[in-house]
Amino acid sequence: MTPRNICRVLSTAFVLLVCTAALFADDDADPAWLRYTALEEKTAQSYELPPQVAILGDSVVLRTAQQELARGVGQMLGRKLQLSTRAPTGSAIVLGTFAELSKLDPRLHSSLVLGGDGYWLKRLRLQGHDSLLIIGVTDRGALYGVFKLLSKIGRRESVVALDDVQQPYAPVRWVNQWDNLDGHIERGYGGASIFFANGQVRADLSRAAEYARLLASIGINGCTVNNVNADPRTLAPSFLPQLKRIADVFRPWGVQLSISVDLSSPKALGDLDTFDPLDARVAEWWRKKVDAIYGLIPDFGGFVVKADSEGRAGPSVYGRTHADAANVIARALKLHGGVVFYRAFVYNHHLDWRDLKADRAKAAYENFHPLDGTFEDNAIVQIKYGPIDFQVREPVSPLFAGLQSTNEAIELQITQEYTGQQLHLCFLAPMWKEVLDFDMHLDVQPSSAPTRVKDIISGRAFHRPVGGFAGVANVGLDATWLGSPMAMANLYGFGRLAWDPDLSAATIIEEWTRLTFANDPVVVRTIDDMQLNSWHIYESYTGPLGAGTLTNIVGNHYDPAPQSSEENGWGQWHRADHDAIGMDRTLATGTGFIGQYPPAVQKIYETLSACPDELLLFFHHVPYTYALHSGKTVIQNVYDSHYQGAAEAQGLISQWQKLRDHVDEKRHKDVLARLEYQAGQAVVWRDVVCRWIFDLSGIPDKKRPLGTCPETADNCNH
Ligand code: GCV
Repeated sequence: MTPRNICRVLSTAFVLLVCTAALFADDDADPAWLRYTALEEKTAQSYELPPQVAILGDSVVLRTAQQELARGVGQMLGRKLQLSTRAPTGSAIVLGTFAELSKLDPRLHSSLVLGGDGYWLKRLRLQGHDSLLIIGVTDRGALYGVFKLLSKIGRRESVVALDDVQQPYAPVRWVNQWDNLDGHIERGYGGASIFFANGQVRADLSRAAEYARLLASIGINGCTVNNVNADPRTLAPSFLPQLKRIADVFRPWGVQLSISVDLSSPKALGDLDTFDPLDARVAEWWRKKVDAIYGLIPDFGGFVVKADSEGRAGPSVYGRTHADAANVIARALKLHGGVVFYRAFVYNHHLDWRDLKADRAKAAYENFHPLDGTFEDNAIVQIKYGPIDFQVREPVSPLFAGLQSTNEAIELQITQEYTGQQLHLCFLAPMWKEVLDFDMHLDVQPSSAPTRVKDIISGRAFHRPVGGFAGVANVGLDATWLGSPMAMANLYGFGRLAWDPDLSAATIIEEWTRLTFANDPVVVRTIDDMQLNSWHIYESYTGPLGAGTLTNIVGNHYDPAPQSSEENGWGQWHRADHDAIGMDRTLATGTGFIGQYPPAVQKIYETLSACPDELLLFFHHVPYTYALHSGKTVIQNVYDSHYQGAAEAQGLISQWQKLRDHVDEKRHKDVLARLEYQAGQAVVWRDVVCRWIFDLSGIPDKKRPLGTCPETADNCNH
């Protein structure tokens, strides 16, 4: 494709994108995977369900569950279920907790499901009648059971001999929103905030309620509604009743409200002259503030704290530790059952790039490992999956293994900040799976047991009381929530993995496609294939071999600008020069970062012979002519992968075009426009990166002449 053609394609695609976005913007919120599309009549008739749904109990969550079931069955099967709040006398779907159900039949006791928000879907004869039981350990568990039953029907699974016990892997399954009070969302690509506008909580919270429904349907039990770069006004006395309104729309769906807080709030709100976490007045301030919140919101979840990071105030002002800061807040919350998530994303963004031992990747471990065991038991250290910042590929953070006496949560990013900002297709569940399944090789009993990241963060490996998952979601007012219908697979995937990280990415995407698009085998096969390949495609035309995303890291985190990472204090360096590329993080000659991993993991990364190709440039500084395990040189791999990635991005268009008669026109057009735009952008990425590496190294591509793209070549020098 010539440069002129690229530009033409890109601008046409942009116009289409804007037009289709406008189409969506006029509509109500997209139902995402909760479409409840009507089944064909014959299939609908084959579902034998009892005619009534009875709830045992009167909580708002149970009532919501009952209504949701009636809604889903009504839409999908065209049947009106009778609603009852009494113990059934005939055939019924019975919804309740084990505590209630065991009164009807002693066989139904909670030890069948171990705990948490688990549930049991069971078809049996109850008091002589055909019954379908949806039994939760909690009311929330029963609600989750309803969504599971509806998902099964939506995916045309049989419910005849239903016997499904489900148990969440981890107690904490939260999303974070980075919404500012003015309505703008930091790193949000789906429009303005559904929670805030003009410094206030929005008058109309219908989208917030609908969001809570979506979250509940995938087992998410908490939502932090404001940016981790928190505005102290969030805690102002006049603001708390506004937050209560959000909690009120979350409650029916079992979603706990939480907020991000600024550590300097005791001072910034004007009450005190200090925010020193060891000052008794500060402790008292937090206690009173937390009491006031719980007075309004009894099921409040807790706080998220970003401190001493990217210019945020922190305990270092007073020479205190992060544990001191977390604990003063944790103690105030503990009285009410709340938790504090204290983010480990703490690093110096004024590093000296000339210092070959300086390394941003080391920061989280250096800051938090020495504090292991000193945090309150309702404090959770929230750790980004990799040691840098949501790059397209990073090794797992060594801090997961470095905190064995502290609660942990993994922070994953649903919003595609560094992975194409929802304009590129990039389904992240395959990457998250690799992270969650990574074995840290720690000593646990039995000694042969792996210590995978998911075992650590869930609290299982080291018997922690609490832990789990935080996903930065950033949905907005756009009808598609994330700005693109396909990107919603990431929100779905996050929820499903937080519930059960043993699920495969293929299982998750198949569920999602069936519920979001159709059960038509052509649709399922095509979309699953596109989504499952999309992360690798994006990686191959952006950041190769673990070098980082190679995007404009000082600007929009989107365009290609490999040089922007270098020679500044942000520490996202790849140290590419005339002869070699990559960060030497070895113990032998580099920054020593590898030494933060347990010994068995060090062995994988320290030597060139053992280091996997896909992370080579994260850990090693090698000549461009270095031969990978694949046999290719580093530089030829860069050229080849960029050409291959761009070609594969083009291939996504042809795959999607085949679905023209299988998917509704609106979504077909919208996705097509995005894919065309992405394919053009992939060519831009390819040409910028290939040009950049050629200019640095002087080594030409053996297979093809250097791509010339005058419009984009300028980007090389960003
Ligand atoms: C909310 C990155 C992002 C910031 C974000 C920060 C964080 O640096 O670019 O927008 O700030 O991470 O996670 O705190």
